[in-house]
Amino acid sequence: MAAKTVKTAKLTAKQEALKNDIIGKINRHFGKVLDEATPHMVYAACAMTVRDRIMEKWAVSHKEVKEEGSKKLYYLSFEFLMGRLLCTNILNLMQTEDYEVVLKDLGYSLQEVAELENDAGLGNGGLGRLAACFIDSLTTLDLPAYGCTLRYEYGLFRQKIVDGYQTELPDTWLEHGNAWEVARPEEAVTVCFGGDVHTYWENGQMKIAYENERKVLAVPYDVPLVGYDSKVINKLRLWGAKSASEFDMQSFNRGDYTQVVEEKHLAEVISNVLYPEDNHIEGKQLRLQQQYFLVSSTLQWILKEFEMRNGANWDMLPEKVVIHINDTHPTIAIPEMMRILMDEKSLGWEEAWDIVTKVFAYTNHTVMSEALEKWPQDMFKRIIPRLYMILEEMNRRLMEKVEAFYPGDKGKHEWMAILANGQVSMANTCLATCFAVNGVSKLHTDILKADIFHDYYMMDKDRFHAITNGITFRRWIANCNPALTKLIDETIGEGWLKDADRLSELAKYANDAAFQKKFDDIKRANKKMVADYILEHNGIKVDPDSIFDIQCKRLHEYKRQMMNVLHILAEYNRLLADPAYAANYVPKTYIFGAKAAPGYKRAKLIIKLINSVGELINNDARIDNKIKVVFIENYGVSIAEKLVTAADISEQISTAGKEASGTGNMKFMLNGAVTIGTMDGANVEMYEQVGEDNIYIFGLRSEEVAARTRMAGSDEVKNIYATNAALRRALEQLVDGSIVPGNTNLFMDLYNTLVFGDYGTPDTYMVLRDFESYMQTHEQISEDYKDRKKFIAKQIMNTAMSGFFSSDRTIKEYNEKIWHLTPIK
Ligand code: 26W
Repeated sequence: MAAKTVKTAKLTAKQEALKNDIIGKINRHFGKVLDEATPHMVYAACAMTVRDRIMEKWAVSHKEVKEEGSKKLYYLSFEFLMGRLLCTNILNLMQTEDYEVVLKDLGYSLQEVAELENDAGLGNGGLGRLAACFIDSLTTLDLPAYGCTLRYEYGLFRQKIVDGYQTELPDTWLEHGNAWEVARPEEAVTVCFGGDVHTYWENGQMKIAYENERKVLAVPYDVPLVGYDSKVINKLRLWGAKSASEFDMQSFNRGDYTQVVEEKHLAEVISNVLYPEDNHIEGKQLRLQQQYFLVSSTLQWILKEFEMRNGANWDMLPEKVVIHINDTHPTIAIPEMMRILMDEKSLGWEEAWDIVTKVFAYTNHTVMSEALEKWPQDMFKRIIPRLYMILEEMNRRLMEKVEAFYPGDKGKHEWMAILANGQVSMANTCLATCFAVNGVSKLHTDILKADIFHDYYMMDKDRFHAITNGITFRRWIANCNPALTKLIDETIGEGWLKDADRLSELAKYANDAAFQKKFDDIKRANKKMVADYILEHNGIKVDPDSIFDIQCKRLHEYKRQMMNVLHILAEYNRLLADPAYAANYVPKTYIFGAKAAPGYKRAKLIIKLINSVGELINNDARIDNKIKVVFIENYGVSIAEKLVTAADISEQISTAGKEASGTGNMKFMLNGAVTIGTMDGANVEMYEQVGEDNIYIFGLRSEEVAARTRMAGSDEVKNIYATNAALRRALEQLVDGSIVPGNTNLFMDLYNTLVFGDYGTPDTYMVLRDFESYMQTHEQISEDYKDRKKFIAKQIMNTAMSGFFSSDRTIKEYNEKIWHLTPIK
């Protein structure tokens, strides 16, 4: 991409002004004329002009929020997986066309320029991307809300595939600076760690004093956020850690120079890196420090803002503030608020507790037991001693309530306690406190009520809610699939981007030949775009006329990428063995994208397996290019934006009961892919929306999975192994040296865990037990795909019936059931 000399085209006056604005930024900010500017400078200049426009709105919006003194939501989350912001911001400002025209006039394309922005990858997966979609919808719906998170120096690692294996590189997303943030050093606060806590009495009140505590400075960086076609500006506040002693000149003067530098390093390490574990907890000390850092700085800020406006009328706090805890990671906000109200604002326990129990709401995002956060008590006590004292008192009072409800039931007491078995339970801290608790799909909420949170549910049913996740249509169709967006605009008229239910008006065109052709042409063009990407990045030539079957999401055993690979192997084997099958076979391109947690060995081995199977199949001339297997490196938001537009089939094949909701499933549906999936998470509701003819459901239901999990089930597995020849053959290939020629050892662990199990329980995730059903369903898909008209109609129906999965609907539900915010006028 090279800058060309400025063309003279016909620009409107507004576009002319924008053009001058961009050129002016290049001149003034970089001291260059347009011809000398690098593409990165052009990107930065564009971003600055967008930021200026947002800031102008911000000044007004901020004033209105202040004057109205309306209730605010603080959405506390350790992850905000924002992706790139240039295009969404321009779209939300309703200026896409202007920027396109002006950049073209300057010799660039908006898309090329936008792709120079580093993804803000401050999240692992579903939970982080959900937070980003939520903040877009909140702002679009004019609801006053702040996202609060850490300003990680390094986001989720960059994945590089070397010899088929995942390797991890640091994600240096800030290397060219962050065009969207505004540092607010004047609003920095201090967070204290460790030390000794002393209590003493003064005027009949217990007071707290600290000694030897370590102080870290929290500096906020604000990213203003603009909603789609709305006046309100919200913000994402990112807290960065800085050494507090950097400013302590006395230490320098005393000659403690090296100690100060060391301390600076220790302090700043807190916001250095996002932990890359998804659905798996590692009790790392630094992670607990991160948690306290975010929570304490955010609460100091919230309470200060409140006090400025409302004085010390703390009982009004629940009318003005609601704090949402996004999974248990920010849970210690609860004892931290108790601490501030009691120790700093002199409230008594009862008064403080009454407020705290009206302010916090909690969402659970997973039932995986290894993801349920627990901290060793001694570590907790060492790092945040005062909060530990508060948790002890919370626990004492909680146990009285639990004893009254479940008298003498020691097992339940232990299960429900905040402190038990040497550990601090974050989920129980939330359950003991929050006025609202919700799951992220209907099925997931039912499982919470019936299973992991059952005992709490029985004590107070009304505060449990089911709120199904959603995605922002602005990013996940308008921005990533402009051609389809335009076709929908032309067909049902504009307005559906803010009123997603209107998409259902498309249903009547599902069998309309002219519409089908346009819809399919767009899908074909998107597949071509992805095929080009694959050729460029993987050096594999794939056929855009083959079925694009895509599974992209985090790599986890419960998501069952393994089942997908085994099935590909089975198809490959059959192609080689059965000429009639081969003659009828519809060519397929199987696409995977997935990051594995760096310490999750088995997940990483599955990545190697996918790549090795790809190597084997892609280079076997005997199958005449009928199957291609592609692993997309470094899967993330920006790559997802391409892939979701190009899928014919979306793989949503988790073991039923394990995927809380899924949101990738919704992105594919919206862009007209047909799902093959289990009755899990939001798939259940997709099935309800789109109807059984337009989705392929297979496999065990969650109750059936639960029953098998209780029974261990090795006889069933043995039986399947003995009777399903196609599956047995694929499994044996893992260990007979046919995948990586001659290597019989490499995938032994994968074979063993499926066939024999880790602790004598084989096939924990029901891969073998669901295989037959999965295989048959794929065969059905291949048959159906041949009837092009019928299949395109299914694809159209998926787009048409996806309105329910707009995060605008989700946010409206949260607001009605939990937050009760008033839209800003
Ligand atoms: C502390 C380690 C850790 C990190 C992240 C534990 C757990 C998590 C998340 C809760 C995992 C996660 O992202 N869960 C996903 O949340 C999505 C949004 O609700 C759901 O759609 C997915 O089904 C769920 O897996």
